[in-house]
Amino acid sequence: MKYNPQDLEVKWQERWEREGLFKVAEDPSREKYYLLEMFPYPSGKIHMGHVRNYTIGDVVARYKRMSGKNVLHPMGWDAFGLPAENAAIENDTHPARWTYSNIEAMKTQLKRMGFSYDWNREIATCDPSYYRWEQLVFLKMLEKGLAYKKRTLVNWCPKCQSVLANEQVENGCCWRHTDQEVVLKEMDSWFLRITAYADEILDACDRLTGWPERVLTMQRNWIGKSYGAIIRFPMADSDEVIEVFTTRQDTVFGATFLCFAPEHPMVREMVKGLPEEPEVLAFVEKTLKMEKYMRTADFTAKEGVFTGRYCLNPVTGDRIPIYVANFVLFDYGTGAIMAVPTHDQRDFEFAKKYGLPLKVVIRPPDREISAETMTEAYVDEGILVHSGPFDGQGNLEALERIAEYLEERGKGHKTVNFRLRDWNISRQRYWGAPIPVIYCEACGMVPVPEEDLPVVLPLDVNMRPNGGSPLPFEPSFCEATCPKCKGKARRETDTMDTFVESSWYFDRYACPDYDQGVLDTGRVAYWMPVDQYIGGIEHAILHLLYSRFYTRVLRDLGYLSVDEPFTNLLTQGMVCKEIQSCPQHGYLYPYEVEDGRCRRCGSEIVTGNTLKMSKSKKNVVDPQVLIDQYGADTVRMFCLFASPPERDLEWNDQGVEGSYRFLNRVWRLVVDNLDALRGVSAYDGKAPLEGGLKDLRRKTHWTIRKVSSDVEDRFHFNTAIAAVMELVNDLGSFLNDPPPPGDPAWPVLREGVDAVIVLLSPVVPHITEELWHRLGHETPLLETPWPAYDPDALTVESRLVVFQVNGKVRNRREVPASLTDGDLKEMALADERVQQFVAGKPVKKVVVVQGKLVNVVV
Ligand code: ANZ
Ligand code: ZN
Ligand code: ZN
Repeated sequence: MKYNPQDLEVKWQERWEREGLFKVAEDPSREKYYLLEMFPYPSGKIHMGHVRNYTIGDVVARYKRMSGKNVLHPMGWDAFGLPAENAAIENDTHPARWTYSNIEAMKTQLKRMGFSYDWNREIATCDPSYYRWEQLVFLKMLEKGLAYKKRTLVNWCPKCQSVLANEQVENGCCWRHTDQEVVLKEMDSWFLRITAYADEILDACDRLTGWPERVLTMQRNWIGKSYGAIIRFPMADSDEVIEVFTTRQDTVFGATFLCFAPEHPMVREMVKGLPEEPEVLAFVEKTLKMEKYMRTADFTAKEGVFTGRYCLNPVTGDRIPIYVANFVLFDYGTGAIMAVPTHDQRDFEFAKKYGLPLKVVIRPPDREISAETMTEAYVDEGILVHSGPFDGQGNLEALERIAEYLEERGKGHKTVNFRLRDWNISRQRYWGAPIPVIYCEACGMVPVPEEDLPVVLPLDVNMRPNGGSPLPFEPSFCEATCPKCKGKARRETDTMDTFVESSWYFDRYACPDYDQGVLDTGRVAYWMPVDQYIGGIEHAILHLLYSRFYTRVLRDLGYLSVDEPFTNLLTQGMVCKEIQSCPQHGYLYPYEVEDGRCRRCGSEIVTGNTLKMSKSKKNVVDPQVLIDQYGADTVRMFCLFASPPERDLEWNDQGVEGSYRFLNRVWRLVVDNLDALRGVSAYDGKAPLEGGLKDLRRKTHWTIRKVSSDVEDRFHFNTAIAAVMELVNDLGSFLNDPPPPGDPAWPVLREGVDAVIVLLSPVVPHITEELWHRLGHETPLLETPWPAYDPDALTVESRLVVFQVNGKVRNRREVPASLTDGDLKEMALADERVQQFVAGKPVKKVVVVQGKLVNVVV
């Protein structure tokens, strides 16, 4: 009769699977609920981050199902990607074999956690039955101009030996190799035209009310829409014109010099043959060697060089010098800026350094300022001065008028500029979906005809020992016949960024077996959008932005009828743990430490910060070890109880123990009283209840209400679990000294015990299923309706009590009817009015009369 999680968990998992309890089908008569957690990369083993993410999801899925929704809760594998290639080279295996065996191992682990996935809908993105449809979508995008090839400067990670998208560069480094700076390289790459949807994606941010504001802000900033103007500056001694982008056309009268990005092609042209040429070219070369991130970072000194050339300020006609400056980006705006040192701090510093003129064109509303005495740029609002016809106007009002003024004179025009760039999806890697195009010597680039899809990634290739894709060296793959002229042709050997696969896998879960096209529109229309998506914040501008783009592409191709993929988004916090290190052996795994000392050398351990669990810091806990020791239910419970989902979870071993002990208590509570509990039905609300029993029933219904609202509205599982713990305590105080058989308490106890089991079941589905079953229920908990609370049970009757001091009435109070004489005594003594009249004198006695009157005698 002992709680034995290992046996009972596996027993129920097998039974649920046998009975197909997690299978789900479209049912138009029922309200659907699509719950999704970000699918994992099949690295080989699940880690605590997965366990937490998927446990949160599973609780919601189970709860929604019990609340009557038709719940889709699928799982699959983000199965392409570089780690497979690296592991394959290291372990002399094939990426496919490595990936599929990892999938098997992780699937076993996920099943052992008891997650309620409909495994019939499993997807592995490396499967041709998946990526063939992605290739088809690519062809359609190519047709519509949404996919294109371009030679440009791209981000190259030497460790990945591949190009990266802008979104995959963080602080100038590869998002995967955070110590590897990205190098700029000129290359041909395939792009998806995400910029075509920039405006729509940005506007729709305002309607994503179910998303955390933080993620929306990150997306808005990444898209970076700026309203401004292009202004044309004629060169002084030629008829060429330089265009600059500015958001501050109100300051154009104060533009006293102009700066080019070092990469700008006009730079080389304009210095040709001038004495300044060598110095300019040397500066350009030096600057281009610096990483873009460093070059333009706030903390980097602003540097530049004079080109020897001048241009004319288009509104003042002044001759102003042209510089090349390190802080001007080539791929933003026009790659050239007008510098207004009086009103832009960067320009101010630059002007001071190189002795360039300053001209104030905005003054504060309440005073004059002068260029001679300025110590920093004036960047606030103000009144225009030295601005010709605009003098005296507020600078913000003038923005629009100056734009019109420029436009009328052919000197510029209003424009909108985005920071967002098109998505570079070319990867010079093997383990990815082939891009379905062919290059013919005669016909040029030719798309693979639809009927020839999929372009299957060949499995019998020799991995290259130093990394890099084997595809260009694999004649059976890259030698092709031109679909048009049947001549000799070469297949594209770039594969797609794996973020393409993850941009639509959620659609495919609706119809994973569909082989007639990209998506089965009927089924997808039933399930999409995802009602609740759960995953890490690290994807805020990667996966979550790409998915919003790709959803719109699929919509415009007629496959989808939604604009947004994810209605609600929960970004769960990280799982963190203290770092431990040995002065000699560096970071240590928890099992390498014993009694605060290094197992190898006996040195005292230094305990460091609490950080996100990671193998590199060795502050990890292997979920499998915990499952083997405590069972899946304890692990699930700890993950949910330790902190609310959006916060970081700090690991602590005592917490796991505590969860285990609690489950044991629940177990004993039921098992020790099994016969008595089985012998009665839950209280039906008819027979009148008195005192303690009435309170117990109130507690039961209060708990039902509390758990329902914590789970439904806020996903605050920790407070929900805490409420159930209280109810377990209350039940325990009755059951420690069980009432005799036939006592009217039993039905009320039974009702409470049933509630505990049902309310806990989404969190700890195995132990609860076992107890539920032992109590005689036939229906699995997942098919048991979520309980409703009885509002009548919650009402607390009250009565009026009079407080006296020395027989004189000093206060009247409405109190719950359930209070005992002892409670009333305490309450009277603590009462403010009573205390005022007691005035610190010693209390001689307190008399309670019929629960209606308390007299304090002093
Ligand atoms: C003149 C000016 C005066 C500016 C002033 C600012 C303040 P956002 O809001 O990010 O779009 N800029 C334009 N292109 C640039 C480039 N390629 N590299 C570096 N800086 C560039 O910023 C727009 C402002 O950033 C533009 O407005 C321009 O400087 C600068 F008192 O023009 B401004
Ligand atoms: Zn890298
Ligand atoms: Zn051809």
